[in-house]
Amino acid sequence: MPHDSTATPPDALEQAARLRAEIARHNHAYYVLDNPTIPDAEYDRLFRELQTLEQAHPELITSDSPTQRVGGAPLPQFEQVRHSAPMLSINNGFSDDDIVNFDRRVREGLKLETAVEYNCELKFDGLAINLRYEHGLLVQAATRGDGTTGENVTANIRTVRAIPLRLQMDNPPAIIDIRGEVLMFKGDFARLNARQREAGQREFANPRNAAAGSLRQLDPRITAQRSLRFFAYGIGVLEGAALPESHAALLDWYAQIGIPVAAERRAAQGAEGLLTFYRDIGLRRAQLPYEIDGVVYKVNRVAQQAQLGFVSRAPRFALAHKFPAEEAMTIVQDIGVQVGRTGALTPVARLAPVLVGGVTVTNATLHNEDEVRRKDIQIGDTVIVRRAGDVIPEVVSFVPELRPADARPFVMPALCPVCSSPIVRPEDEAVARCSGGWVKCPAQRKGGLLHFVSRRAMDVEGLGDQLVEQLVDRSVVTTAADLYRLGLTSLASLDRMADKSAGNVIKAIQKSKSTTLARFIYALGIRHVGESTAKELARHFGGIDALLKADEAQLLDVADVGPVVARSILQFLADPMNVELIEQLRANGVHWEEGASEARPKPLAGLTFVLTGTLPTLSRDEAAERIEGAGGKVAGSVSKKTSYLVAGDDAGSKLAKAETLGVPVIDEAALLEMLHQTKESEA
Ligand code: 5U1
Repeated sequence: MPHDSTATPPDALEQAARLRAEIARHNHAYYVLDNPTIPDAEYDRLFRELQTLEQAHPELITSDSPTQRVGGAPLPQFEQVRHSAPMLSINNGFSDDDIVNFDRRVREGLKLETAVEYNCELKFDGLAINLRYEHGLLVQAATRGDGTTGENVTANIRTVRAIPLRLQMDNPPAIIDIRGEVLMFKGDFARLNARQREAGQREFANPRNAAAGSLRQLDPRITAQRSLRFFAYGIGVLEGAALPESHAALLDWYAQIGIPVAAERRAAQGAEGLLTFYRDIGLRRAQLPYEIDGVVYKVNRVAQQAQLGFVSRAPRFALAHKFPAEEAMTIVQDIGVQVGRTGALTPVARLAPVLVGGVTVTNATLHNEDEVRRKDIQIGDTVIVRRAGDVIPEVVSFVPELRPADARPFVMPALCPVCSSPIVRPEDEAVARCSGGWVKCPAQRKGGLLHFVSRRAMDVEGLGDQLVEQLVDRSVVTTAADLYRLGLTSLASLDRMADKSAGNVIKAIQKSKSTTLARFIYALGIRHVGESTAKELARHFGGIDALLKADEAQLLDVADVGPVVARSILQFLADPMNVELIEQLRANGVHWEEGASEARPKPLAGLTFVLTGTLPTLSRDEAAERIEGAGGKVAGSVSKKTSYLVAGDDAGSKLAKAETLGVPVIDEAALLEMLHQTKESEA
């Protein structure tokens, strides 16, 4: 249909503007506030509405329309871009001493006796990028390159929904260079690799490589299919606006004008404040949705930053405090198998010792047989080993150029290396198993016992790997019920067991007798019954006898239980030895509060709590257990749906977010008060 721009109906113009503003608002809520306001399907509907309108009236299309993000034709190559102000690098520190010395140099440079005010943020594991906005419109995006000249990746960056095509402000500056990091969230990385795997394409070793590979695509249509994110942390050229007086104010300003900044940022005083931030983030690193390789400290006042100046190509006002590297290269000397509590065989690479994330690693999991084949890891290979947070080290990939001529592939054994029972692998499963069960296989007995005493199950403190190993090897303990018959003398006779520690273990075993039904069910180690399914089973049946009698239909009535889980529970309970174990545990004094839990009053039902900071008396787990016991839910992050944030000491970004969203904040005393009312109403 021919178009005449003068014929554009005014309501179409108005509608397009309204849709664009609405879509930009939802992008902002999703990427900047981390608080989506509409379901994805509704977002897609708005988007399609705008697309249809623009197809009918192409003269309405503007360069900042969200429909213009979809990538255009492939580029022959990236054009070089000279940065107007160089993109500097940052000095690194690794030890506490490095941080103390950095702070001392800053104080000397500023001639200050008092503690310096810093702003702490995260060191994202992505790619540095410069975004140039002119009069509020995104006109250019360039990689850091060598700091002076980068590559023009504007076409690709325009496909990244986290980056606004127009700044959300009246009177935008004539020019602003916003600097930050493009990265891929862990969840998006896992989904991308799953897609690559299905398509038979090469997987990415880590989110950083995936982000780099996605951004440096000559075909922007490919970048458009990858979920990239952006967090801002700096500024280059600024013309036509005043520079905020502090780094904290700059980041707040960015957030206001629609530029994503990470919530994890905080003011700190002196070296002590910096080290507290480092330790806090170190503890929470594994829970962050994206990868970081350290934290960054910056002198907060811009005037003080200027006073400090630069050394070579890095400013004196900033320091990256790096975490120990999480990946390292080493050689696979052998591939063995480890037998788990359910008999599952896990191939384990035996490695030439290597330091990863501050710990010497000699073993790394290869997950299962298919994974070994898929990654094509062979004995003799040089491999990349990764150890993230508390997760067990894993082999990520091998280096093809370094494969020796005599490299040997892994062969799954036919017999269990521990009890010599045959290994079986059902056709539809990825896992091969020892068929001996815990009766024949000591490895399964050990695994089962370790699971039974673990913190989230019966929580027996002090009964670790080495003790369980000895107890099983010397046939002192065969089943979990035997633990409750253990005497001080038999325990104290074990290697490396003094009387005092034996006494403590006995006390911990006795203490564990008083538990909850959910913990007890979880401790049994039924295949496919994790903590949350155990909680649902306990909530539904209220007592163990009702669970023992349950048939498939009754099990399928439980939230969280599908046919596979139901079958696994029935199989477990059909084994007389398992029923006998439950009876013996009860006879040995293991008990919990029974009662038709469904019928009990649930005063916190319908309420969602988020826990943050250190509570004065309850651990996080205890608080969560009590809330769930009273019918409430515990969530990991604050959203509009949160009923209460329970905040303790050193509450961080969750507190700030709750305050922004108007979520009521209570302390432990108020929570205990609510729980106390639960007890009273039960009485
Ligand atoms: N968060 C953050 N990361 N990062 C990296 N800030 C930051 N600043 C940098 C770099 C390279 O450089 C400036 C200090 C120049």
